[in-house]
Amino acid sequence: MTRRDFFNKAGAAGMTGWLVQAAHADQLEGPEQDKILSPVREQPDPNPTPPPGEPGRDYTPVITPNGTALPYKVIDGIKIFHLIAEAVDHEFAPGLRAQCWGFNGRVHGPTIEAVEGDKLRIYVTNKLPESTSIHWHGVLVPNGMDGVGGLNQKPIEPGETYKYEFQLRQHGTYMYHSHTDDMTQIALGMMGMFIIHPRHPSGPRPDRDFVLMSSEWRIDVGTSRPVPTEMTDFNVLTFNGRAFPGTAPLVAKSGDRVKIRFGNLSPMEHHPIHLHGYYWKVVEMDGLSIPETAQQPGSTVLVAVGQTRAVEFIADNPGDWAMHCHMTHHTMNQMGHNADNLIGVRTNGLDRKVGKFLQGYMTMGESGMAGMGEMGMPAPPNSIPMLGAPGKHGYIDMGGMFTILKVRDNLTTYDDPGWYENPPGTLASLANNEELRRDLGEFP
Ligand SMILES: [Cu+2]
Repeated sequence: MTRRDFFNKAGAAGMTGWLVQAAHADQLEGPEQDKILSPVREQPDPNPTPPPGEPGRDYTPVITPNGTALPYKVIDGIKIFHLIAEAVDHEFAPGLRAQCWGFNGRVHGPTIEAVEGDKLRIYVTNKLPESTSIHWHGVLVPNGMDGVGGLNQKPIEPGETYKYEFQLRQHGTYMYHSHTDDMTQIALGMMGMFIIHPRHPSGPRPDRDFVLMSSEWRIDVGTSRPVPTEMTDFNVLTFNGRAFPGTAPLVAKSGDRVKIRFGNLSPMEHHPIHLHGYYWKVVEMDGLSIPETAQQPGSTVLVAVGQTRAVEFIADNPGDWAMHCHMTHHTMNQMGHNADNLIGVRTNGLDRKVGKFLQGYMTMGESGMAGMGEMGMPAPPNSIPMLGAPGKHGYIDMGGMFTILKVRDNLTTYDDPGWYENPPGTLASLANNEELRRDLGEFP
């Protein structure tokens, strides 16, 4: 079988995108054929040096909840960006701040956004007390621009500014992060998302294009410095550097085509991200577009460390829909960790007895952990209680890597629309005696 036969057969079987594209390659020979078979390009660009992509004209900008985009200017057809690596006093949620490392006063760094074909010049100034370097994760760059300190470049010493220059030869969802003393610098927050829009989109643009980066931290209760040496026990789990209830909702209006791009640069753990009320299709893996015939439907997508995934769906189900990592310990905040197991233990009177000696003492967890956030127990300074925030129907016992997709009919702005008004007959409610007798024949 010749190589061309193989690709034709694979294409006919609808295997992967770049194999499918082999159909077009049929008319080409030699190097041209190899170019079109590259997995990173859907179409060869007829113009190798297109003008700098413009928001509105060439793309709809992404939304980084709780974050922002990195500004740029254009000089001689090149987009100029400036990242400043520096210490940041960062708020994870109301009540918890810590001394982190980030970029341009933010944790994580601002989202870099550009268009396939753009030429970029990114200055990186190091205001940290140790050397650093930046890796453009998943972005195809010349070797000397890849940012691994010592391997690809000299580390950027404190006070120095380096420049990185490359042309974008792909599109999709990528990331950037420190690649010098990775363990320390990533644990302290030095990362951000890097979005490259297609020059020639193959389908409709999303109406709402969200970017969420996952990470995890250990911040001991009452302290204010993440522990970079932690390997297993993380107690602050974040989307875009924020733990619920500090996460901003994702707002869409009915009928919107919604894209959500997930990236995970947690030090150690993978996150299965689950959305309620919808199924989506996974449209990108590590930035590479998946052809429509191979897009897997689902409502949970596993985003491993170092991976990106993008999903799309039409917002056709109004409501307030939870979206969260499905690891239960990843939707808790600091005080849910290392608590003693008191489930089922009768602790009658213990509060009163111990309270004589320790003012405000409270035993926890004998009937489960729900309600511990709501009780508003006195918490040590600079710590977030175990769980939650007030919701429309009571207390929401969630924390960490949890946010809310809010979909509404007839929105005039994408500001937070408040809580969803459930239409009559569509809200779970207490069963009455008549219903119990009719349907169960008894009162449970
Ligand atoms: Cu998780």
